[in-house]
Amino acid sequence: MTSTRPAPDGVIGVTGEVDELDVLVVGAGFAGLYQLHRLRELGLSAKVYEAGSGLGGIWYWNCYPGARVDTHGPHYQFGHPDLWRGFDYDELYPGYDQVRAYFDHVDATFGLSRDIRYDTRVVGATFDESDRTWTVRTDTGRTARARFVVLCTGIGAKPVMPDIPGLGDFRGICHHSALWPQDGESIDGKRIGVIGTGATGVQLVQECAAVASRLTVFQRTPNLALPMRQRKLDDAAKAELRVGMDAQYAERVDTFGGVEFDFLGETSAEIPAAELREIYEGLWARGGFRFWLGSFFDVFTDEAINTRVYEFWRDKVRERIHDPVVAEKLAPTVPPHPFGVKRPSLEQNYYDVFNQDNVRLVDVNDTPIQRITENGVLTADGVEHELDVLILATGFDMVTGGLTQLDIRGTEGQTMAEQWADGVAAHFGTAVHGFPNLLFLYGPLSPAGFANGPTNAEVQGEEVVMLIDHMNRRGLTRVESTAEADAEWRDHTAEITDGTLFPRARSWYMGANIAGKAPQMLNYPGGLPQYRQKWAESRAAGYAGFELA
Ligand code: NA7
Repeated sequence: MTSTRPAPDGVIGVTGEVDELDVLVVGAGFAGLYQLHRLRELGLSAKVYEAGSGLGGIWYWNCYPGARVDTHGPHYQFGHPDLWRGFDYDELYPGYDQVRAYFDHVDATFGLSRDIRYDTRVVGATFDESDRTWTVRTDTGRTARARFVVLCTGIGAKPVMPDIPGLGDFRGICHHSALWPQDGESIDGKRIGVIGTGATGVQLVQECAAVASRLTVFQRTPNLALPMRQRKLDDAAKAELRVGMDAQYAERVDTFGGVEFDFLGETSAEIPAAELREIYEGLWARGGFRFWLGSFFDVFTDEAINTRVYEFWRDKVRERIHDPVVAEKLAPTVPPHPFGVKRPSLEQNYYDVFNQDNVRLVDVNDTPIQRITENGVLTADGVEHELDVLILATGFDMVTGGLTQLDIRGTEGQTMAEQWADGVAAHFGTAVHGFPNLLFLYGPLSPAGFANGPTNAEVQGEEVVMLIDHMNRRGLTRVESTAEADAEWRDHTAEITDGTLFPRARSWYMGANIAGKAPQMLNYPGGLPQYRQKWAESRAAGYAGFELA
């Protein structure tokens, strides 16, 4: 039963009300909403605590100009027929406003908001062995006491400010992309600077180039972006996309990335060059991530093949850029890193905007940023790039940051940051020894970094739901992964990674975008089918790798 009552005296840190729950879910994005809906279906009392004022997780925060999904819209949804039959996006790759409308639709259909506490940020938690209950503290003073905690904080919950001197000196408008004001910001006609050319930077550049009097893009690593092939969807197109969706939702869990396509095979080595080129052309023409996760897996394992793919990409892109110097910066002759081992973005006119007179590219490897001044960005060549608006598209402490920033104490009093100081070990990327009855989704060593969000929320999420249900049915009250299982999963992830080119790029996949973070593949690169198989084997063996009590 859910009950809300005044806090008892003597409960440490409690200044407000207490929710007594079976399960506290943290975060109201895809993962959190799936949990809430399913746990309620099982008759459990569950609530979601959400730091933002609305639904959507990262899509609550992401409202910078151009913020958009890199997944085919029909698959950027839950597979539940009550949901997808009643909703269509207006574009093939929806913008953040459309995604927010989708979350409202989910809320209206399942009545989720009544169990969500918005503007409530979880700051820490402790586990009481005597009654096997977590006490969870929030920034509002509200507390939850819950038998289980499921952290659904997403892979990008902790924005990273660049370590550039003088950031506070800038007199103009300056925001990190993830902290863009919810009521917008006027950028039309302004001199805009964008630092960073990841997925966010690419989207910002496209949007800002259309409205800025001058746009200066500070690039450290070129983004090997792929054509999105965006289009508006009229009623006929929407109806067409719905054909066969039931089957597609059922099948997507059998694909590597949980989407509408899969790798064509393990290896392309035997395919004649002309035929392979035709395949690449076809993937390129269809757009989206097909050229990346819908080709052959050996692009990740075979350097010669990877280089061939890179050269195909490079030549396509360079055709669009007029200035050869700029072309060399954006699509270098020699690959900056193997293709696809750092997340490519989807682009619409990203490369074309660099042909515009109002757009300039600054390579910070040639001319490093020395400091931010009152007026803009000073680079090592002595040029002060004057700006009215400075946008930091510098990314996140990806995958782990959302968890390690919390003061959640395990059985030995340790935080997750301390537990993982030398690297992450976590059973199925879902549980860690020393933190009983605590489960996390989209976390380190889970498939989330390579998988479509909603699919991952369903696949990994359903495993968590089944585990909790299994325990309830048997009257079990404590679950903890074993240290051996955590290590085994880490080693399994590393073993797959060692056979690939992923360690060859400085990417957030490998934790390399954050100084001091232990270098390690943080995302399970085995694909969803293998991930599901591993869980199924554990379940069949009575939840091998977990100690149930
Ligand atoms: P990313 O992908 O981490 O991109 C951050 C970008 O910012 C990247 O180009 C970085 O260059 C650049 N960066 C970071 N710090 C600096 C400094 N100090 N100077 C210059 N450039 C810098 O974050 P996004 O927000 O774009 O995307 C995150 C994920 O969200 C994305 O992959 C999707 O899954 C959705 P670098 O490449 O490190 O050289």
